[in-house]
Amino acid sequence: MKKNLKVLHTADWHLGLVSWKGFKGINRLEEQRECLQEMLKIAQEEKVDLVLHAGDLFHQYHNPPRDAIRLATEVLVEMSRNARVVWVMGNHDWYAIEALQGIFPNSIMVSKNFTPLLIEDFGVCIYPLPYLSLSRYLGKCPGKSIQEEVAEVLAEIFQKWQQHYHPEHWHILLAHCTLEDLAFYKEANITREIFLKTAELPRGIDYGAFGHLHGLIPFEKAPFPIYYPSSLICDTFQKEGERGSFLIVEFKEGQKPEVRPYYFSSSAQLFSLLLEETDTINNLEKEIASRVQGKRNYIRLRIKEELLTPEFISEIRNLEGENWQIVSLEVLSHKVETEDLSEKEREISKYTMPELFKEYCQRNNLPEELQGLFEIYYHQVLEEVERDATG
Ligand SMILES: [Mn+2]
Repeated sequence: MKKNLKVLHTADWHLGLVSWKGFKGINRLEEQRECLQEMLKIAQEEKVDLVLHAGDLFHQYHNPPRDAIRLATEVLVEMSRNARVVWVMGNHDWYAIEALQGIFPNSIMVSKNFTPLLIEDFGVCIYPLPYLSLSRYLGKCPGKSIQEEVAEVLAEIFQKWQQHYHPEHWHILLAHCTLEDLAFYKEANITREIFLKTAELPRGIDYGAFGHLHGLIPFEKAPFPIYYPSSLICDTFQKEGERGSFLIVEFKEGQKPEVRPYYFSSSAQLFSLLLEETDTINNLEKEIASRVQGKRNYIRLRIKEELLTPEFISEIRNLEGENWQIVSLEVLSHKVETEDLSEKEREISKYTMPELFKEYCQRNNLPEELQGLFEIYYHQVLEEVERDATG
């Protein structure tokens, strides 16, 4: 009989992050601290047995700021009073963390390798998969692609894991990694990291506690449920409206793990405003006042190029309210807009490719022979492909 188990699954804290450095650097540590306080409260209320951190405690790989280290240590130690804590290394994590491990109580485990961690009191075994950086495997096995080579290494590791399988234990994969199917996320990078393929995942796992991609992502296409819990805070206007979150996962014999998300109310609201007319600063402030909510709001101002003057920029740079700040300025260039339109109107078929290339050469002052060569090779390839397709 498996024991009931309650897990708090979190990842990607990125403590020490400073956002929007280009316009107005915003240190997010206080916001992160408040989110972590919310998390601590829920961990206590829910009486979780186990806290799983799927990587990226810190934002800076080298020398994270002292107050970030202090916050991380305080929160983990506090959590470890009532629960076991396991943290797997992410790509942003600080490898000198061993020093910290020395002062952590025994109830905090830091994992930098693939050795399974058995926690017998709770009847759970954690299979750690720290971030797999491509550079670690470069040049080790010439003749094969690195992705292929690492897939073999992983298959061997997963094979060894099977010796640890016990019918009365829960098996949890704790990974800082991109699933190949989710490679479109901004945090994923195929030139730097290994992508995990669904077909190559280990067998016999009950739950995948993942981190690295910043979004609350349930992944159902694997042999077992995999979740990304999202970050503490939202760092990009591409995801405006989203809040950070973490998960409470309950394991009961004979049932699929039950996953409940918690959204941080302390995590700031991000929104964009479009400035179309020569709005007075007064009007702008009124509009902002109608949109803000909660303690922190970060605003991206999108503004037409022709409205932009140095005076205006310095005016908005100094503009802020009690609970809001303009942190990013996006200039909508008139030229780009019209170019975009013409691109959209042109239907791009395979026969217009040489035309597009010609235009590209002209714009970049590239020699005419290049256009000729492109045309020849392009048609050769096209003919070959069509021959293969028909014959
Ligand atoms: Mn990461």
